[in-house]
Amino acid sequence: MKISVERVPAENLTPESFVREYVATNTPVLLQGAIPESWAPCLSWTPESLLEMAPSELRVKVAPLMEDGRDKWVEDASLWPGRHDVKLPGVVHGNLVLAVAASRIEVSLADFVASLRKEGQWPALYADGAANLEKSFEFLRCKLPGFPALGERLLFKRTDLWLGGETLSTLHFDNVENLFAQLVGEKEFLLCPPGDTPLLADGRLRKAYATWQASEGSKGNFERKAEGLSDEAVMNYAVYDVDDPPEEYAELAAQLRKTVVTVRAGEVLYLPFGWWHQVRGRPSPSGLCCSAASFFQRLGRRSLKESVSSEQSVRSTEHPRSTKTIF
Ligand SMILES: O=C(O)CCC(=O)C(=O)O
Repeated sequence: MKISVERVPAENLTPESFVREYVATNTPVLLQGAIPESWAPCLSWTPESLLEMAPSELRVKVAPLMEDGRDKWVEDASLWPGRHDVKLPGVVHGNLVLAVAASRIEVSLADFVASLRKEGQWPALYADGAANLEKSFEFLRCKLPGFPALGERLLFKRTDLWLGGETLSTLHFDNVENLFAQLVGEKEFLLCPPGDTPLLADGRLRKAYATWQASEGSKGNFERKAEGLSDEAVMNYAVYDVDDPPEEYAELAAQLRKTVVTVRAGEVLYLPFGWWHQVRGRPSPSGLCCSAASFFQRLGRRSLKESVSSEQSVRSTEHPRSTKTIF
């Protein structure tokens, strides 16, 4: 079954018809003209204008990324020193970990901007969501009031900011409804529907955080240390790399219903809860790629059943082999 994502002018929808046609059916859609008017100045942001808007000497928490922009990947647990006898509930692949390129570090905003410009001794750095408009990037909160109006019939939680250059957020899903507004540069989403979950995950993965260490004359080193092997286990990350599946997963990977969607500056992607997404950032010529994701409480299964015909629900969430939805 081929899944395609329509581009729809927001003016053709109301908050009610948006819920009926897309949210209740768990169907992604690319919305044009859905960014709030008050957010329009953000579409002209550059690394330099971020510096101009910020209080002087500001320090921010950001994530160092690998050279190819990747933030996380699955690797052999034996690469990590430390305790491997820890039993975490739901972890079925004790021989694997979800490696995180590095724990977040605190740098001056000037250094973050230098990294966006690919200057200095910095690796790629990513201001990667995690409620950062309430923390390091609070100074930008007043520039992004409210949320895209099509979300008015949903329960708003918060808006997160994604500020970086060439980035690659690895395949995962979230348990929220997301109106993902692209402000500067573009983002390429690789999407798989929730019904593909049995092809991607069969348990939790233990997380291991590398440490980024500055080093003279280079962009620093990523080190695997015993203390990075965490007691956290996550269930929303794929157990293999969908772009390069190992042989034992090749058959499952071949069945994925992958769809690639490019979200251009000024567009909003409605990303329904449970949809797997891998996200590649492509910056504007200024070096900046910037998105604002507004999260809303998921429309639960009961509402989904109440408000949607079974034919529509099958269209977007079920895998052809399975007769039941995952969520
Ligand atoms: O933009 C990105 O790099 C990731 C975005 C994402 O995962 C999200 O909004 O849920």
